[in-house]
Amino acid sequence: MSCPVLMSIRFTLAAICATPLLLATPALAEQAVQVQLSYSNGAFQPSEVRASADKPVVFRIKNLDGKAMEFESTSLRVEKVVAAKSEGVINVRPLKAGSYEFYDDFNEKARGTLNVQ
Ligand SMILES: [Cu+2]
Repeated sequence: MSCPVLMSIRFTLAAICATPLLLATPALAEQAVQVQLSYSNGAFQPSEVRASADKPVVFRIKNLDGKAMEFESTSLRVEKVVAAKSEGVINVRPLKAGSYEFYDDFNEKARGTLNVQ
């Protein structure tokens, strides 16, 4: 779902809304599961990651490539552009056990799976 104008409005609002909320809820931030990924040569590394069920998940995606990518997942309900040579941080709600697929919306050959147990 690439709609640049709507997306930039949404991300601006999300950034404005999320900042004070994060600062105000340190307990929630502490119990979040951190998931680190990198993206290079058009692929996720690693392409399979894990998280615990019923805890918020924070994805940290380092885009090492020279062009932007868009981290997207229908089942996780997220979509975020990560600029070239930068890191994107994406907060995800607590998840039930299962596997959740994600991909780069600018290069759908780049796919990965989050396994929640
Ligand atoms: Cu999209």
